[in-house]
Amino acid sequence: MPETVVKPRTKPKPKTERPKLFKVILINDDFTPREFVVRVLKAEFRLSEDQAHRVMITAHRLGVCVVAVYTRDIAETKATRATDAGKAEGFPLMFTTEPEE
Ligand code: TYC
Repeated sequence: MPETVVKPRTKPKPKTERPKLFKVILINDDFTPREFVVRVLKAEFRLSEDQAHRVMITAHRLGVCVVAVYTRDIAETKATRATDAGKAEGFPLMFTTEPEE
């Protein structure tokens, strides 16, 4: 008997979907020392001195700056830890997260 070959009718669904990404955003304030912001950016986000300084100065001038992009859990954890690092020293340093378009 001849074999019947059944073709799939629809495109197979990709097995791995790309996770949605979230931006971590640094907010400017009037009180946190610049060097402290740079130190937190280096420690929590593994930025170089140069990258950290650019991100800090951009937030200082424009009000906000995107620090980095991660999956939701990692973005939220890092934003919380970085905000807490400021709080621990009595600074109002603030990081938030938002979904990427
Ligand atoms: N504006 C602060 C100052 O003049 C420095 C600063 C920069 C604070 C960026 C927060 O997200 C920030 N000391």
